[in-house]
Amino acid sequence: MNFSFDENYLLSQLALCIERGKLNSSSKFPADMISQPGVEELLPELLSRNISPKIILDNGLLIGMNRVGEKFRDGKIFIPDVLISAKAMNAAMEILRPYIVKGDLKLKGKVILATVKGDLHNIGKNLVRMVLEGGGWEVIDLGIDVSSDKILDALKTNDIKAVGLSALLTTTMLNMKDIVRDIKNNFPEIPVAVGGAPLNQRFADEINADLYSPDPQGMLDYLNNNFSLN
Ligand code: B12
Repeated sequence: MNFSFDENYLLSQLALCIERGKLNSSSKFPADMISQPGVEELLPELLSRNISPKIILDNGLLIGMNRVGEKFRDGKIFIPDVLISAKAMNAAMEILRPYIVKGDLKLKGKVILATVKGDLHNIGKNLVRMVLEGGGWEVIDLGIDVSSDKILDALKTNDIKAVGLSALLTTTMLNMKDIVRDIKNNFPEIPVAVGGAPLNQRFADEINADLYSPDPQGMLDYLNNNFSLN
């Protein structure tokens, strides 16, 4: 596909493709975008122009995902639409993955990541995973809808430095409290980081989490500052 557009236009189109769930030029959906380029064409084009993964994420992908959130909140779109956008977003993140996760790093240690019990949102957690892996940490990703038992089992069988928990619902963030308590009762030395759109520092303090960060970088900095490479 031949692109003669400037980068800002391509970024705005990328945001639109996430918003509308347009995967590639062969996708039959959405009907009004047939044969237009999708995420799988626009994103590699931006990378080939040396646009950084961070700019692509902040000025393209996340703008599109935020619009999805607003439209969903306002009842203008419904779950199937959000799922199609999430599919496009996950495809985009897989394309970005090798650019964020550069190999050849000496692994600094293992961390567990999980989206808490009752919660199926994984896009934020997957981003945290990519950033941590890119920073040289090995991630044991327990997935979504994860209960304390699964985390405690993983803590028993691995040499883990920290746990990161994600929640996107005001209902499931309450499940974090029990999970943090169970981890602290069984593994008091393991720091627990929490994140996700509805959380804040106050809530993290209330549930005795060791770190709240609104973004993946905060957890990476915390790990790098608290665990030396020796
Ligand atoms: C995509 C999406 C879905 C998809 C999820 C698909 C998937 N594979 O993840 C589907 C369709 C499944 C879905 C379902 C539901 N959803 Co939904 N969803 C969203 C949406 C639009 C985007 C979420 C997202 O991916 N954001 C982008 C990522 C990158 O952001 P993030 O997760 O916040 O992560 C960032 C930071 O928070 C941080 N972070 C995240 N986790 C962690 C962890 C650590 C340790 C650290 C350090 C940092 C960190 O780093 C990330 C990068 O910066 C949001 C709206 C929104 N704007 O958030 C609604 C939203 C979260 N959903 C909502 C709702 C209500 C639901 C449903 C209950 C709808 C229903 N009636 O069934 C169900 C619940 C299902 C369940 N049990 O979980 C509400 C929640 C309202 C509330 N106050 O609780 C929202 C806010 C929409 C709205 N405005 O009403 N949803």
